[in-house]
Amino acid sequence: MSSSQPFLPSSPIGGGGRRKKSRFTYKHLHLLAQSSTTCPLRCIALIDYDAFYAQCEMVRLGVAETQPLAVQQWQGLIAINYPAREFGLSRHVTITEAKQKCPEIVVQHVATWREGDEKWAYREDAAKHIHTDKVSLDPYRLESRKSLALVKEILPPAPVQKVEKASIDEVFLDLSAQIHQILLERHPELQYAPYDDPTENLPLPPSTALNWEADALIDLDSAETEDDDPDWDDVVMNIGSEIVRGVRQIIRERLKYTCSAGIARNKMMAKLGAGYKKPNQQTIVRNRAVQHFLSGFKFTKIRNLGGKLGEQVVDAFNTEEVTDLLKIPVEQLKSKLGDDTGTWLYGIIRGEDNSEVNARTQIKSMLSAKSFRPSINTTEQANRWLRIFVADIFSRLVEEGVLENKRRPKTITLHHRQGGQTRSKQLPIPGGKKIDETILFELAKTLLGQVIVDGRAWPCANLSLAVGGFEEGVLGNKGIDMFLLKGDDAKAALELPSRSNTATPIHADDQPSKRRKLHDGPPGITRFFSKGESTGEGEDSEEDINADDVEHPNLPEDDAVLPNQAPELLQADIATYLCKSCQKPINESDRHEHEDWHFARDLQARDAEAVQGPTNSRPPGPSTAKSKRGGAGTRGRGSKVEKGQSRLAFG
Ligand code: DCP
Ligand code: CA
Repeated sequence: MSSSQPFLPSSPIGGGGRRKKSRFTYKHLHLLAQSSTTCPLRCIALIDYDAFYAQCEMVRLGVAETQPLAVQQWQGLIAINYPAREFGLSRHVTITEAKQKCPEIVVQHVATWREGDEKWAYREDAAKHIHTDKVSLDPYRLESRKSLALVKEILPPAPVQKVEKASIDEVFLDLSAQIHQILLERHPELQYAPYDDPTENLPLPPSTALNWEADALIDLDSAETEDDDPDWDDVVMNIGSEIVRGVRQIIRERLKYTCSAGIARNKMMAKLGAGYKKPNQQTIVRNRAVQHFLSGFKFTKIRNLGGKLGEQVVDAFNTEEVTDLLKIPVEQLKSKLGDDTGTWLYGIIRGEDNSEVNARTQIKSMLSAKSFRPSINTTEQANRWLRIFVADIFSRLVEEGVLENKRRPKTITLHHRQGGQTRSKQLPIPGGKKIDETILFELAKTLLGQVIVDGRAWPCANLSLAVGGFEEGVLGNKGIDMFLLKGDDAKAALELPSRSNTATPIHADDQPSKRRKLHDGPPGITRFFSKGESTGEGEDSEEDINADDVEHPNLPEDDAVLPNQAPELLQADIATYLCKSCQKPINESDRHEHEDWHFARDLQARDAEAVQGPTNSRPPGPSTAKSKRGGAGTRGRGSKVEKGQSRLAFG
């Protein structure tokens, strides 16, 4: 398609008013080959499985693709397949409502561990056993792992391949280097810069129409038209979409799962694109369409702006619209939000995001927890739960490569709540031997023994076990832990300092079910989230919590709750209450579970502080900014119901 359009302001202009050269240079092409985060030709994809747990159950049970199905966790629904969504079902409906609206629906409860049992299982009566069972997400983890392995198998090997698992059902791909290879094969004229000058502009791509097949194409910005000749960034996106289509097709054929994808110049835009059309579709946000696409969103839907930070921005500028924020000069953003956040926000609403697709992001800690209602009263009972926590954590450790000694945790921590008091005991995990369930169980029992020796152990309302301080496996295992543990184990045990309750959730949307990566948010948030184990600015951080089957966290991806904001409950109506930190209406009947989830988060936050001491844990921004908004409906996708939250009393 040749153009009768006037040339673009940014275009190198040839004679006659038509672009003769690409806006991109040989240098840009070189950066593409290196998957450079600053390359203007960059191509990132996010693959997101459709109704993931529901699809896992459909495949496991072998039900027809058109069969409506939902996944149940206690009295709530945590995943709804697309056939069921056609009946108007969402995660918010009750099981009774779901069955009324869609009588043919299959409702499958998640697998559970049961007090005293050695292994998790799918149980008919699980929903009635909230007091004795604990949800196991192993089946979904396993499927997640299988599909990640498949994606890695399909794509060319590293260093061309750059794949980052973003959650249990999301994976980022940096396709830049692979696309570079394909570009050179298809367009050999790009191989050599004339006069060896990398600043030379590339020739224009052939002006043939690009074939986007069934992709959803985001409309172009108002200054652009489809009649404009495509430039290489369009060609790059086109190749990216070809690759992603192929990956999705193989996933479908081999694993039977459908997924959706977003393809764009960075992670943030890819993520927005992936959610644009579901299920089983891919959306391309070409560079020329970025501003148009973003303008259609409330900024609270953008990664990292779904939570408190977003609310702070709303309060500061009295709008939720990207278009309104675009009019605000960077200086004003900086003065209201601080330099770092202001600058970050200025870029983000313009579709700028240089965060890397990082294959190396690794888990820093794992936690397994359970609240007891009624409380438990004996060592035997507690030990049965410790066995479950150990099995749960161990299966995740296996996934982390602990058996192959790739990585191993250094510490194990038991948190114990009795009445208003929470105590924590920690031991180093001895090096020198392979970690197995027996070792972990013995350590956990020792920790419990220490709590009991202190007195006031019963009745116990909540127990949780965590391992942390992961390090790369040392061959021969001659870690410092060996040394520490010589002599009496109990001597090495250290009690974490108690503190009054200023501990609050470090962010509200983390969830046992969806591992989250926290390394590429706004500057202050990154620092805060990674403070627990981090050794440096911007280091990757990931937590993996199975906090007692508790959550319907259901928050948008990047909600962040500012630290030091005391959680508080507000009564909304008789059947529900409003969790102030989450801003979510919670069913009264779910209150305990919701509390558990926050409880676990609090403990982790506190642990993190105990490891490193309090740090500057606020994202940048005015410390006085407080949300005036609240309640349901202010959140992004799903505005997920999260279970309650309570004030914790430490020490
Ligand atoms: N999940 C959960 N509780 C939540 C949210 C999610 O247990 N509050 C679990 C179940 C989901 C899985 O995580 O299947 C992935 O979450 P998504 O938000 O990606 O939702 P789905 O994959 O279910 O649906 P979609 O097709 O909208 O991505
Ligand atoms: Ca999904």
